[in-house]
Amino acid sequence: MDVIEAISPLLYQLEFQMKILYHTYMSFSVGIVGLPNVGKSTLFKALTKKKIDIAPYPFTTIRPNFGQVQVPDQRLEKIAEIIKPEKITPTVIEFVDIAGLVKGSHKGEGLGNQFLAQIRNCDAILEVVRAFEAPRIEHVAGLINPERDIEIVKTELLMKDLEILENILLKMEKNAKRDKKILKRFEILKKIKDNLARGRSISEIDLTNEEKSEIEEYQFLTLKPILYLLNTNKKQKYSTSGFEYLEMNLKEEEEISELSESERKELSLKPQLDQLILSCYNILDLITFFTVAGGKETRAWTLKKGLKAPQAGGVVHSDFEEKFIKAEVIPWQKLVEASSWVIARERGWIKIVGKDYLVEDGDVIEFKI
Ligand SMILES: Nc1nc2c(ncn2[C@@H]2O[C@H](COP(=O)(O)OP(=O)(O)OP(=O)(O)O)[C@@H](O)[C@H]2O)c(=O)[nH]1
Ligand SMILES: [Mg+2]
Repeated sequence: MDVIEAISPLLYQLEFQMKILYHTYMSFSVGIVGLPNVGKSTLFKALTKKKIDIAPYPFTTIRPNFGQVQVPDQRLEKIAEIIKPEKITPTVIEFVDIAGLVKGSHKGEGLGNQFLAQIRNCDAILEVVRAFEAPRIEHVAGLINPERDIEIVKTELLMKDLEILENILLKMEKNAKRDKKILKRFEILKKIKDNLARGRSISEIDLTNEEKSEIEEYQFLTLKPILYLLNTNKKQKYSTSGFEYLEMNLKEEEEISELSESERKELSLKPQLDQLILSCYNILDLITFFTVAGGKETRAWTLKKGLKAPQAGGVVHSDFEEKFIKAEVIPWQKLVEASSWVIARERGWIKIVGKDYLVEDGDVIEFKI
């Protein structure tokens, strides 16, 4: 065995850990999850234009594919029209194309447990569900049946959470008797375990905000926001027991993504991917704020809803959070209406805000440190 081959699992682990670190600090990520052969990589390719393996047999994807995707935002374009910067930079979210999972994956079936760790590192789940008919492309669970497939995936995620929870509780039990704080957490986790054992995802359980923050660090799979995407090539109604979903023909989307802008116009083809990217952004509970950098660069940034001005500063530059003194803020529409920063200031539309200012979606911010 040569050296490269020998250390490649290590390198892979390192690469994966770096990516986790990167996305923890730089962007939010959406894991593309689902059974094998349902079109996950087809979607990933359409979104990122990356050359990756797509094939008509199950388990084509083994290692995850990572890709950054720009979030479409007309507000950014409108701001840029008046600022006329040298550079326009949209914000991004990351998509991760994860290996297919099957019944029993949580116990090591199929490609086993590793994919579950990859889902754990994502902030939200985009579940691709197969509804397209293609006799030569095997469906690992038999006939086309979206409802059953959703149930399979849900069960796998649920079983994995249950297994992890049982281990945590076992380790905590002794200390919970001695320490009130630990006991409190123990009781919350116990309540969650009982619900999971009855087949309820953690997101379906009524938890207070305090309970949610107690369990945040565990990154439970069934607590992550989830969006269903039905990959279909037919117009028909599906039995979906009440869950909401988007519907797309992913093969077609992938073909459209290969065309140039003018070819698309000529054929009157409208890709639906922008809508999908925005839906992912929405389930992540994110907002966008903008900076104009004194006219040089107009840029969009992503922030978790409910955060304050210094934390927004921290997204722009690691120094800005600590050294934050104040910021100038204006809603994007007001800036566009004023037609320039100077006029907006003259009209008194730019507010000076301090550390406690709650950032709103669409704010244009100039940080003062
Ligand atoms: N007819 C049809 N084929 C599709 C569609 N989407 C994907 N396929 C085909 O289905 C096969 C599997 O697609 P992939 O994107 O590799 O599926 P995957 O979910 O990534 O599969 P694994 O990596 O094995 O888990 C490929 O041959 C695709 O071309 C679709 O909407 N219609
Ligand atoms: Mg794949």
